[in-house]
Amino acid sequence: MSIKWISQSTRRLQSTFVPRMVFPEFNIPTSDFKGHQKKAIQRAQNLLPQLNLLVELRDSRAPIATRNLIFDYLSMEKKVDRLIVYTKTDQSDPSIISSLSKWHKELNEQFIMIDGRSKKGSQDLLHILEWKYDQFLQKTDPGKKAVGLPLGYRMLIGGMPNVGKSTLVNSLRFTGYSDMGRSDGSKPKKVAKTGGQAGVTRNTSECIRISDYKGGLFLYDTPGISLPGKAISKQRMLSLSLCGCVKNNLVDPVIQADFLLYLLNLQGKYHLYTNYTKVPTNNIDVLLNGIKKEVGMTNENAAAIYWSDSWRQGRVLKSGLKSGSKKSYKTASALFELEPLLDNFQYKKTMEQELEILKGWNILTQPLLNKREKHLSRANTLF
Ligand SMILES: Nc1nc2c(ncn2[C@@H]2O[C@H](COP(=O)(O)OP(=O)(O)OP(=O)(O)O)[C@@H](O)[C@H]2O)c(=O)[nH]1
Ligand SMILES: [Mg+2]
Repeated sequence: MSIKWISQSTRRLQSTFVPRMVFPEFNIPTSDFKGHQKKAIQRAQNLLPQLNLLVELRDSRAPIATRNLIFDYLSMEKKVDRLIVYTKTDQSDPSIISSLSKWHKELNEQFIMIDGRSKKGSQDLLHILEWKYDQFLQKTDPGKKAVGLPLGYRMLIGGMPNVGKSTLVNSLRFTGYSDMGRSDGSKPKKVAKTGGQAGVTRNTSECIRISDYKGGLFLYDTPGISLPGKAISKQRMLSLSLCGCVKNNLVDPVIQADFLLYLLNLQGKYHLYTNYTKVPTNNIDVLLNGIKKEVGMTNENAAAIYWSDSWRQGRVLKSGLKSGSKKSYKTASALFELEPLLDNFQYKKTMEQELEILKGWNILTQPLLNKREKHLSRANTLF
């Protein structure tokens, strides 16, 4: 296996440390598919004929694992235009931008990267959505270019759980609202519930107006949708759990933390944990013991949860913490998946192969989890 990201300088600096090249095959569940998600797919299918754009959100820390093939099918089936939005760029490694540009160019797909919580992120996206609306009018009905469509431009925001859909809906509405000519100085209310775990939104929203531009821009917020187990590998599942896209107790916390350590080492980001271990390590027990001592914990699982959780939020403890002093954090960014780190990874080929797996598979008539997946979702074992 050849890793492109361990730079020459890192190799020289840490010449005695060699990161693990392979992560063990743990027996973990590969699906977190739920009943309300099935309902959301059905609703999306019903809404598609009246939609002008499908906005698919992915987490830029794991752009491959958070790509949901179901949206490829939905947009292909009903021939709806699609825009891919990578969120959480404030927590992702900036070098992913060049890989994303190359991959999407190959597939002729449009994408944008934003921090969905920021004003700038939602302003940039709003401008792009208005531009997409203009393009749509130009293509379908140039006569209406100045006034817009009678029902406005309609979009559906979709993606894996916890990628930031509802957060983006709220910030787009806040941004659009300030342009909507409210003269009474009133502030818009938050229209979608948000939260740090998977599965916060349970139902597809009503149509939400986010701008008055040419008859209005409207969108639907949807619950996060997972993939069926047969379309997710174990490593992708680990990436999804690091991003918070699956229920947080689905995968053993020590395995999650170990996978994160494995990835940080491959990215040469040792300095982001050596405050606990002094030197780089491949041994998760050494790291967890260091965390227990530094943070004052006695339990290994709690230390693992603490560490992965702080990374999920994009922040790590500053080094030199004295016992009894207040904890202070610094921001940290990294990738939570292996594939973009590989020298020989072929995005287009991989995606085409995966689309084949789901071909002919009717999501609405299949059982959510098979017997084995049900069993694994209750117990995590190492063999
Ligand atoms: N750092 C960062 N955090 C974000 C961003 N977008 C969303 N979040 C955070 O991610 C978490 C999940 O956000 P939600 O908007 O609830 O995600 P969702 O996709 O609607 O989740 P479900 O409804 O469960 O599918 C929240 O804690 C947000 O504050 C982003 O661009 N950057
Ligand atoms: Mg939501």
